[in-house]
Amino acid sequence: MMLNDKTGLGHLTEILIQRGITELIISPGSRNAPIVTEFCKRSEFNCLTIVDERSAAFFALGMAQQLRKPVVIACTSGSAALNYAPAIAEAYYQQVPLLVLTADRPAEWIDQGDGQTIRQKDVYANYIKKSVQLPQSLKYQNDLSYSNRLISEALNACVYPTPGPVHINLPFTEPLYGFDSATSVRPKDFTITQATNFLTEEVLDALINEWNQSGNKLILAGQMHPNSELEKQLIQLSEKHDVVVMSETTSNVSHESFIMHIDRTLSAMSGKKTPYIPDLLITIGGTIVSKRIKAEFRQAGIKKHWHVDVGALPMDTFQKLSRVIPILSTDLFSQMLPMLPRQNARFTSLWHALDAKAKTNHKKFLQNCAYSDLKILEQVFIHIPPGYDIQLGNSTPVRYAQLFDFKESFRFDSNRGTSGIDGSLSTAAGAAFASNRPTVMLTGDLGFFYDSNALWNKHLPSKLKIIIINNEGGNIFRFIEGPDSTGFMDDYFEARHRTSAKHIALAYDIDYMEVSDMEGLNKQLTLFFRPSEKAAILEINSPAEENAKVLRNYFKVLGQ
Ligand SMILES: Cc1ncc(C[n+]2csc(CCOP(=O)(O)OP(=O)(O)O)c2C)c(N)n1
Ligand SMILES: [Mg+2]
Repeated sequence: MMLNDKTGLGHLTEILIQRGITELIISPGSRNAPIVTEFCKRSEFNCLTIVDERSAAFFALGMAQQLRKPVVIACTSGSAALNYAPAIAEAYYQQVPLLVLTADRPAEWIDQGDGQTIRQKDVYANYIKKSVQLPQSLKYQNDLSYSNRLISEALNACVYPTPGPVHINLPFTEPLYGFDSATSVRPKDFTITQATNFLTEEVLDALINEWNQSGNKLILAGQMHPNSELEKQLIQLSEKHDVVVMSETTSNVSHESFIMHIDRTLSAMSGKKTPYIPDLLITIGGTIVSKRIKAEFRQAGIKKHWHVDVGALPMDTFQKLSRVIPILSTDLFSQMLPMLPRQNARFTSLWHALDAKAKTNHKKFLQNCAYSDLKILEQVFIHIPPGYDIQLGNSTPVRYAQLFDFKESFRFDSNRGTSGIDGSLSTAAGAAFASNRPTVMLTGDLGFFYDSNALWNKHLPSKLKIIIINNEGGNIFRFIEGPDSTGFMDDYFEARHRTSAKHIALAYDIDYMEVSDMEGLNKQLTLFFRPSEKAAILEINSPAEENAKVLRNYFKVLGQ
C-alpha cells in the first residue's frame, strides 16, 4: 500500500465529490499546487480562480449564501491564509458554510526562515466552527483512518447544527508537483443526520403556559434566508393571535400585517412608550440592523425573552433573555400554533396605527425632499425591476433600505455578521455568479473603493449591477452623535475624498454611468437596469452635508 500526504488530499477530494461539494475557488501559489492538481483534474469540480484571497473568500461567501451548501476556498501558505480571515469571520456570524483549505509547510519548517511561512494551525481560532490539520505523513492504515476522520468531522461541522466556516490546514512535503496520489484504499466518510427537533409535551405545555400568562407579544426577526413556511406562520400569528411581527429587509419575510420599517415606525412614537412594549419578546434569526430597537428594548420592561435558534450563540441582545429554544423557528411555531388561543387585534392595532402615521409622514416628506441619499434611494428602489436580488452594503445603504415600502418581495442579503465594509462587493459578485439571477449591489463609496478588487475577477457575472452612492466619504459619521464634536470629522472619520469610480470601471471593462442630479438619476435608472453584456456601475454623486440634514429632518417629521 503506497501512502503519502497527498493520499489524504486525494481522499478529501473523493469525499467532497461524494457529498456534492463541488464549487471551488483557488487563489494561486505554489504550496497549494497539490490542491490545484488534485481538484482541477476532476471534472466534478467547478474550479474558479481569484487572485486576491480577501476578495476570493467573500466571493465564496456570496456563493455559499445563495447555494446554501459549502463552497471551498483554497490558497497557499503565509499571509495568503490571513487574507481569508475577514470573510471567515463574516461567515461565522452570518452562518454561511465555507470550507477553507490552506496549504502549509511541514511542521519542522515553521519559523525556520522559509518564505511564506507563518503559524497556520488554528490561525482562525476565534471565529471558526472547527479547525483540523491533516497528518503530514501517512505511513499506516491508522494514519489514513485518522486523516479521514478529521475530514468527516470538519465537513460535518461546516453544516451542523448550523452552517459556518471550517478550516482544514494541509501541510505538504515536497514534491509539490508530479507526485503520485493513487491508492487502492477507498476513503471512508461518516455524515451527520439533521434531525427535526420536536418539543416534548411537557416543554410544549410550559411554553404555552408562559405564552398565555404573558400579555403583549412581539416577534422580532433578524437576518434570515427566505422561508415561505415561516412567513405563513408569522402571518397567522400576527393576524389571528395579536402578535406584533417586526421584520427587516434582511429577514426576508414580509407581509402587510408586519411592522417592516422599525426605525420609521419608532420615530412616530410620541408620549408614553409603555403600551408598545411587549411582555414576551421572541427573537428569531440572526443580527438586527436597527439600533433604535436595541436601545428601546434594552431599556424597556420586557418580562420574558425567548431566543429561538438551533445551536447558535445564546445572544442576549437586550439583556432580558429568559429562555433559549434551540430548534428551528418553523418547528416551534408548527407545534405551538394549534394550541394558541385566537386573540383580537389590540396590541397589533396599536403598532399599526403608529406605522400608518409614520407612513403618511414619510410620503409627505419624500414628496418635497431635496436631492439627497434619502431621495436617491427612494428612486433607486422604485426602479429596481421585479426578480432582482438586492445586496446591501454596510454603513448607510442597509439602513436607508429599512425605510421604504417595496411592491415586490425582493430577496435581500447583506454582510451583517460582522458589518464590515471590506467585502460586500465581492460577496455580491459571488452571489450573482452562483444564483445566476439579476442582482443589484447598493454600496457606499468607501465600501466600493475598499473592495474594488471584487471587479478584478474573470468570473464577474453580467447580471451584476452596482450602484455606488458617492457622498465623498463615510456619510454615516455625519449622522451618528460624536464624530462631529471631535474636530477631526473630515479627515479621520468621514475620510473625505474626491475619487471617482470611472477609471476603475474602465480598467476592468465594465459599463459605467454617472449622475449628479434628480433629472439625470431618473433618466439613467431606467436605462441602467436593462440587461447588458457586462456588469455595470451607476455612480450617483450626492451632497454629503445635505444628506445628513435631510435625514435628521426626516426623522423629526415622522414624529409630527
Ligand atoms: C472593514 C471595516 N473597516 C471600517 C469600518 C467602519 N465603518 C463603518 S461605516 C464606514 C464608512 C463607510 O463609508 P461608505 O461606504 O462611503 O458609506 P456611507 O457611510 O457614506 O453610506 C466605516 C469606515 C467597517 N465597518 N468595516
Ligand atoms: Mg459614502
